[in-house]
Amino acid sequence: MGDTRRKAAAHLSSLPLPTEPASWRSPVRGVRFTAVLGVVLLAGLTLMFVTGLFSYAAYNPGLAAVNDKTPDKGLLGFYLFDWPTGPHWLYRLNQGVHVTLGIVLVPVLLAKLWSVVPKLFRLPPARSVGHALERLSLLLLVGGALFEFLTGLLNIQLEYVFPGSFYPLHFYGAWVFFAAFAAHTALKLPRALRVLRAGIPPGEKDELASPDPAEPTVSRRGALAMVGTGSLLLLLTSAGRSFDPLRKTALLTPRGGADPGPGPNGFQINKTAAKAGIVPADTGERWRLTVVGPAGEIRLSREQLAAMAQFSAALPIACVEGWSTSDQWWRGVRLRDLAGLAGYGDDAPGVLVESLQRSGPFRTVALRDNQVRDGRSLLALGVNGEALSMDHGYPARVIVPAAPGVMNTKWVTRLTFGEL
Ligand SMILES: Nc1nc2c(c(=O)[nH]1)N[C@H]1C(S)=C(S)[C@@H](COP(=O)(O)O)O[C@H]1N2
Ligand SMILES: [Mo]
Repeated sequence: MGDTRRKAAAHLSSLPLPTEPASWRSPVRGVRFTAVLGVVLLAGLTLMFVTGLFSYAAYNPGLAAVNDKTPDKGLLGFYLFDWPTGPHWLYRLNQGVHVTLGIVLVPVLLAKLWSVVPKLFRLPPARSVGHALERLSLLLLVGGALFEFLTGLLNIQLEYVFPGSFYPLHFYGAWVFFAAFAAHTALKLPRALRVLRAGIPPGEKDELASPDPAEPTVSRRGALAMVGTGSLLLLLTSAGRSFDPLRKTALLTPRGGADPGPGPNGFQINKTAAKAGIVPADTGERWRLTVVGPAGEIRLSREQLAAMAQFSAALPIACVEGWSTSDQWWRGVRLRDLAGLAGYGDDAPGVLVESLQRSGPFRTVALRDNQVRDGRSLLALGVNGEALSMDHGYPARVIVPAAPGVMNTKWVTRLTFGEL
């Protein structure tokens, strides 16, 4: 026994340390392999950053404190623009791309890290001040990328794993990551493109290739094909969450809530009425909608709302978590008509929407004037030819074109126009 243990220890101590380049022997590593993955990530992560910023702008964070998930963003809020109401599938597309890319790029990101991992161990840690800064930026780059992917993936897989804090984490993390990513791109892209176009010039060294390569078990092309196949499999098992007929194929991303069952109300439910603590006493005969504006406080029963002019709009529900429904036919009262009732004309202002749900993160939201004025924005009483089900927000819910799911408040009890 003692002998075996001694032998094992001797073997271990004879192994080269990860800080020695020669200990990394895969013949797949090399500038070309890394450059291919790097260019894919450059395109993919840039698109993720942009769709991520858009997604945040879509929350109207500048409008009211109830919408602002990252107060104190200071300068980082410079780009926030007024989110439009068309095309009506805008947020569905934006968020579908953002989240699907975040899943599909995982194998590419891991392969890219694997391809450069010997460099991360290299000693001395810093040869000069410039080198020290470069390595520090790599720490932010790698740490930032892992952090953003992990927080995003956890958020779409688990319900409320970061109660209230996902947005600041993911938002500030994105800026740290992207700053390091931009610096890294500026440093590395010229060489990557040159190598991809013309190969490594004779006489120049491939600084990522192993100095002592082992026998190949797979070609570089084969290794890239493996990464690509991994991404394709992830795409096929996750993208279905945005398309009704394919929903069953979304094995990896089952979110979208309870089983909605069949019929006109048979589409994704995020939070059920039971989970939100909505009880029949709140939504029965005694329910009233309170509309507040210069005309005072007006209380309307469901019958009175149903007696107003009814309009229809075909709009999807598109959640920040990336799942969405196809267009559903919503029917109800236009928000701008309710603004009219509250005392406004064509210049209707924004509105503060409140749910009778007593607690939880999405019980209240502020909508901008362009959203109130759009004729497709409804306080819906029904969907697909039937009254709303309890789980979809009975007696009344908001539905707004091109907006994130969180803006489509369910179980609405109060609309305050103008004062946000
Ligand atoms: N009152 C209330 N409204 C709400 C929510 C909520 O938790 N409470 N969730 C929002 C979110 S995050 C989404 S994606 C949509 C989902 O609507 P659905 O369950 O009808 O599909 O409802 C929104 N409206
Ligand atoms: Mo959502």
